[in-house]
Amino acid sequence: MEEINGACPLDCPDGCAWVVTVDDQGEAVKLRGSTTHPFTRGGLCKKINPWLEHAADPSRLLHPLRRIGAKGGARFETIGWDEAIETIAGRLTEIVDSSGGSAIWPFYGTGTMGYVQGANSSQRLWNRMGASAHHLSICSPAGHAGLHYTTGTSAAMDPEDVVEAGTVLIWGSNTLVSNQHWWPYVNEARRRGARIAVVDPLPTRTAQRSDLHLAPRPGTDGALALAICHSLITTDAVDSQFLTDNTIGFDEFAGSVAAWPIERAAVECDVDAAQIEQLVEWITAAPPLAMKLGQGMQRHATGGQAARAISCIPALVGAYAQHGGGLVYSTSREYRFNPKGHHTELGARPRTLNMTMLADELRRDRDQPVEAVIIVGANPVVSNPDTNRVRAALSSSDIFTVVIDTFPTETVEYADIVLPSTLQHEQLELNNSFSHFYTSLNLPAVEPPGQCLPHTEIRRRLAAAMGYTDTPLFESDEQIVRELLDQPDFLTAGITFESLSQSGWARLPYADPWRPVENGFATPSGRFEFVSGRAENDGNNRLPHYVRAHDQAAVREPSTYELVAPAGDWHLNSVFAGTDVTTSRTVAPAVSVNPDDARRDHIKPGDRVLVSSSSGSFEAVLAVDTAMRRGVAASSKGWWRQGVNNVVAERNTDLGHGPVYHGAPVTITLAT
Ligand SMILES: Nc1nc2c(c(=O)[nH]1)N[C@H]1C(S)=C(S)[C@@H](COP(=O)(O)OP(=O)(O)OC[C@H]3O[C@@H](n4cnc5c(=O)[nH]c(N)nc54)[C@H](O)[C@@H]3O)O[C@H]1N2
Ligand SMILES: Nc1nc2c(c(=O)[nH]1)N[C@H]1C(S)=C(S)[C@@H](COP(=O)(O)OP(=O)(O)OC[C@H]3O[C@@H](n4cnc5c(=O)[nH]c(N)nc54)[C@H](O)[C@@H]3O)O[C@H]1N2
Ligand code: SF4
Ligand SMILES: [Mo]
Repeated sequence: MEEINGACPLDCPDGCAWVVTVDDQGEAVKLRGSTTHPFTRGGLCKKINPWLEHAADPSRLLHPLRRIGAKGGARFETIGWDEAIETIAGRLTEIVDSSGGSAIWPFYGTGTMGYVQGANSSQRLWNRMGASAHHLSICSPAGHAGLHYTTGTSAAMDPEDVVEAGTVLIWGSNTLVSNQHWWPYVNEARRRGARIAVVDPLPTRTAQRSDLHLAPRPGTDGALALAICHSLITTDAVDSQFLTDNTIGFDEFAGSVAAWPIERAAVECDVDAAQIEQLVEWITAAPPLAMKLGQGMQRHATGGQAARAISCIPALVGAYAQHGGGLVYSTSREYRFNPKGHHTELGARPRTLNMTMLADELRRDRDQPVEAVIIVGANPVVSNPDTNRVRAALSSSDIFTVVIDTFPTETVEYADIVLPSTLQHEQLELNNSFSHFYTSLNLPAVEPPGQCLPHTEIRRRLAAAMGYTDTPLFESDEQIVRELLDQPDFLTAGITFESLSQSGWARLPYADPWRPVENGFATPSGRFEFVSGRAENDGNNRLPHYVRAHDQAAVREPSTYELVAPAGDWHLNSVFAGTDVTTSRTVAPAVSVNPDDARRDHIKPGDRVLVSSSSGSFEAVLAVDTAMRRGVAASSKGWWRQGVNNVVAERNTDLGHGPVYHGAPVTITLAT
C-alpha cells in the first residue's frame, strides 16, 4: 500500500488536501482528507468522500466520441484519439485560415480549478492560435469588482484569524454548506466569546446556528450596509485615528450615507429596525469585527455596489487594522505563482468573450460570429443563465463544438466531438483555495481509466496536429509546475516540486499580504477608498451607492416571488450530479416558499409546481417553511435535468460582468 498526496480540485473555498491509498495492483482503494493540513483537518465532505466511486461510475466518459445524427441529439460513436485530434485540428486550422483565431472560443468552466489542468496553463495554446479570450465570469466577478474600488483586495483578512474576533458577521454565505471547513474556526471564536450574525434572505442552516439573523429582501444589501455605516457614524462608533491614517473620502461618504437612516433601510430591506440596531451595537461593543462575504450575495443585479458598500463597515471601525478583524471574500488572488506560465509571448488575443453571456456571444448576426467553441470542464446547459437560449445557441450547426468532460452531461449532448478527461487523482496538478493561504500539490495516484487523458496532454497533441513547434506548447506537466513555483518567494522559502511532493501542501510564503494596513491597501492611494477615482473613471459612481434593481418593481407585485438558487448539499455545482452514488441518495430538489404564500397561490406541500419567469420555466415539488420570507422562493443549483436556470435571464451584474442568478421574478402555479 502506498499513500499519495493530492487535493480536491473543485470550485470550493475549502481547497482540501487529500491522501489516496493505492494497493500493490496500482488500484486506488481509499481517499481521505489530509490530517496534517491545517484547514482540512482530516475530513473532506459528503460530496467528495465517495470520489473514487464517482470516478468508477459506469457512466464515466472513457473514449473520444463523434456525433452521429442531429446536433443536440446525444447520439455518438466511439473514435480513436488520432482521429479526434485530427478532426479538431483540421477544423480549427480552417477557421484560423478563413476567419482568424478570434472565431474560436476556448470556454473554460470551474469543473477543475488547478493551475496545470485548469484554464491557466492552457492559455499558451490559445495565445498561439490567437483565439478569443474567455472571461471566466460565472462565479464571483461582481464582488471582486466592488472590493477592488475600496480595499483593492478580496482577502483583507486571514480566515483562520477569525478565532480572535469579537463579532463575526457572515454576509450572504451559507458557510455550513458551502465553506464548511471554516466553520470550526467560527465555532472557536464563539467559544472564546464572539457573537455570530448572519445576513441572508433564506433561513439557512448557518443562519439558524447564528446569534442574530437578518433576512433582508434579496438584492437590498447595499441599503442595509449603508444604513449600518450611517448608524456607526452617528453613534460615534468610528475609529477616527484609523480613518485619518488609512482612508480617503470619509467626509464625503459620511455626507452621502446620511440618506440612509436605519428606518429607511428597514423599510427597503423589510428587516426589523431593532435587529439592525442590535447588529450595530455588537459591532461597536465587541471588536474586532471579522466579516465573511459570500459569493451568493453578489449574484444580483446590484451585487457589485453592495459588496463595495459592505466593505466600508470594517473600515469605519478600524477592523482592517486589528488582528482577527477585516473582511474576506476570496483568498484565490493571493496565489502569486510565476505568471510566465501564460506564455503571452506566443500571441495576442483579439477580443474577450463573456462566459455567462454565452447565448448572446454565440449570436450568428455578430460582427465576427463564433465558429468553434471548445468547452472544457464546464456544463453551461446546467450552470449558465437562460438555459433555453443556451440550448438554442449550442444547437447551431454553424458552430463546431468540442466538449472535454468526465461525464455525459446535458452539455456533452451538443458536442460534435467529445473528449474524455482524467479526474484529479489521475493527473498532476497544483491547487489553490479561496478560503485559506495554503497551496497543495496533487500527484497522480493511478493510471487513467479507458482512454482518458489530462487536459495538458490533449493540448500538446492538438498543438502538434496544428503544426505548431513552439517549445512551451510541449512542456511536461512537471515542467509546468516547476515553472509556476519558479518565483523568488517560493524559492527562498524552499517550496519546490520536491518539498511539496513530500508534504502535499505549504503555506504561502509571503509576509501576510492580506494585512492591508501594514502593507498598504491595493488602491491608487494605498488607503481604503470610500471615494474612488477609479470607480468614477469607470462610470461606476465616486461613492458606494444603492439603487433598487429595475426588476424589483415587478417583484413587489403580489403573486410574484424572487427566486434564490444557491449551493445545495449534495454536489458541488453540477459535478458528479449524475452518478449512481448521487442519484441513489438524493431526490430532485424542491422549491420552498412560505406557507402563507402557498395558500394564497392555492398550492400545497408535495404538489408538483411550475416555476415560471419571462425566460422559461421548470417543474419542482413544493415545500413550505414558516421561516421563509414572504415573496421569496428557494431551490438549489447544479442538478441535472432540473432546469432552475430556465427562469434566470442572461444579463450582467452592475460591476464586473457577472451573472445575476438570484432574484429572478417568478410565479408558481400547479403543474398540469
Ligand atoms: N442558478 C444558479 N446557477 C449557478 C450558480 C448559482 O448560484 N445559481 N452558481 C454558479 C457558480 S458559482 C459556478 S462556479 C458555476 C459552475 O458552473 P460550471 O463552470 O459549469 O462548473 P461545474 O458545474 O462545477 O462543472 C462543470 C463540468 O466539469 C466537469 N468536470 C469535473 N472535473 C473535471 C475534470 O477534471 N476535467 C474535465 N474536463 N471536466 C471535469 C463536470 O463533470 C461538469 O460537467 O455555476 C453557476 N451556476
Ligand atoms: N455544498 C456545496 N458547496 C459549494 C457549492 C455547491 O454547489 N454545493 N458551490 C461552490 C461554489 S462554485 C461557490 S462560488 C461557493 C458559493 O458559496 P456561497 O458564497 O455560500 O454562495 P451561495 O450558496 O450561492 O449563496 C450563499 C447565500 O447567499 C444568500 N443570498 C442570496 N441572495 C442574497 C442577497 O441578496 N443578500 C444576501 N445577504 N444573501 C443572499 C443565499 O440565500 C445563500 O444562503 O460555494 C461552493 N461550495
Ligand atoms: S468540495 Fe470542498 S469541502 Fe468537499 S472536499 Fe472539495 S474542497 Fe473539501
Ligand atoms: Mo462558484
